[in-house]
Amino acid sequence: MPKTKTKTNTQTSSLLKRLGLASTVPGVFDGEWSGSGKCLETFSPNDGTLLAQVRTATPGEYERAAQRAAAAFQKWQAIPAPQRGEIVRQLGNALRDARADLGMLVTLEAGKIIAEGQGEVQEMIDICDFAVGLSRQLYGLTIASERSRHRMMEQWHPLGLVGVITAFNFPVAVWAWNCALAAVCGDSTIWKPSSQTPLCAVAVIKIAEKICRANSIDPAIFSLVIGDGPTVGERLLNDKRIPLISATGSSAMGVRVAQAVGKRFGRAILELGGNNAIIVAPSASLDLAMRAILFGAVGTAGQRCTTTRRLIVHESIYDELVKRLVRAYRQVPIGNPADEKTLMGPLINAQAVADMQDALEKIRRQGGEILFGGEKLVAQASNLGSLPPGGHYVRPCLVAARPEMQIVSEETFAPILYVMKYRKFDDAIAIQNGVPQGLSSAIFTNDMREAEQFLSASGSDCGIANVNIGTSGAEIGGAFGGEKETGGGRESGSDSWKLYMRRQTATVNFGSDLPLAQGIKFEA
Ligand code: UN1
Repeated sequence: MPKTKTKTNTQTSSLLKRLGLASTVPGVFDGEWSGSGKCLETFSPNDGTLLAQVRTATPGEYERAAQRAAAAFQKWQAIPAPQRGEIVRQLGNALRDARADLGMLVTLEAGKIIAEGQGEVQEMIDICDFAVGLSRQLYGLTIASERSRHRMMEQWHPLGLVGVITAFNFPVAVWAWNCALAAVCGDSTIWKPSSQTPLCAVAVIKIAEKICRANSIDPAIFSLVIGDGPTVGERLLNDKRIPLISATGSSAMGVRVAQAVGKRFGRAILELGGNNAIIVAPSASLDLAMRAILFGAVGTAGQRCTTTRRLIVHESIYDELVKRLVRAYRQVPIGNPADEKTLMGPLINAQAVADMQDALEKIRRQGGEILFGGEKLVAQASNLGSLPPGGHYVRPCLVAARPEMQIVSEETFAPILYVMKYRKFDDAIAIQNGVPQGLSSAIFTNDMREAEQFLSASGSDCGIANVNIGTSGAEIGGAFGGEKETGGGRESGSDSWKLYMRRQTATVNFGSDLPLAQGIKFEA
């Protein structure tokens, strides 16, 4: 699809201006703004408007940024953690002030509806609050020593420079999950955002820069390097100065990250593909389930890693649920996400629309039945009035499928929901677990035996398991991530912070003998 190069309207121009963004924006920050590589044009998926041009990094600029970010770590790690928390507290407050503007930029550049764009900024604020508290709780254990007059303890030290690679679908929140934690842990960060959403990244780093400058902190602790895979991504993965890479993206990308980082004994936090299912049992409240399914499957136009992609429905309620779903899908307001009434905006780009159409072709070939939707919508009348031309709109799709169909095991990053039947509860769990991915899962049931079995060791094999709640929209307080091809990483809340620190077991002898562990005698 040709990209329309219409100019931004005055409302958009003044929004960009308030966020410190001009029509050409430097895409590298390491204490100074630069970028003399290729120009990256960023278009709104909503109507194809050219939002700005971003100047990407050259290999030399990457090198300088990595050097400066690594040097910034040395000073930052020496500042007491609660003082680092104070910087993150101010960052959270600045994000509170910028919530509406930054949320709207997410709407413009990533195509999320207003509530979700703002919700994403709220996640940033929440994780800052979490990190501020954490900055006084980076506790280690004291462990009983087997030797007399010895003390054994565990300490957590700052780790170093952390590489953060993020996807287009959460263009600001995932930076905060990583960087707010990394910052209180005493690490500096270098961020490679998605090339689909570079403006969101620049806007975030400008906010962080202002806070650092106001506090005389080297702003290179929050560095940014926008650029393509060969120039920036590969360098980041192979860079020995970066002990930890936290990457969000597809499972295919995760394999490359794991191999490159593993080869140099680096650590990786991987948050990769999902293929999330909801089981709907006979005792479920269908009203509750319907709402969760719609938000999970249609929200963010099916472009969350937690999106509900599979429904496993008991045969006794299958017809009723499908009927209600078709009715609800028909009524989903699709349109410009900047319109308050819209519930589903566009896909990110023309390629995503093409990938969805390819998937539909495979579904038909593999014997799936399209129950509703799936088609590409081009500037035609929607139930909200006319769709903006130049946007990447589709109708969400419902498919009657069987678990054996190959495509049901794949993650198509689009609003396609596979509906499948089950008879016995154990079969439902087997279907739920029978895919390569393991991020999020849910069950709707009022039968406590089913709920408990689902949460037990022989139940869901996912990193997230919910009862009477959908698969998406996790809170920041829990550890976020999943098993199998989802990559095994955990970000955000709980004790995920430990991955951003270096663990040290320290033993002190305050006696006047030197007893050896395991009772070993080693004396002549
Ligand atoms: C993602 O799609 O990469 O649980 C993250 C959720 C959000 C995060 C999704 N809090 O849906």
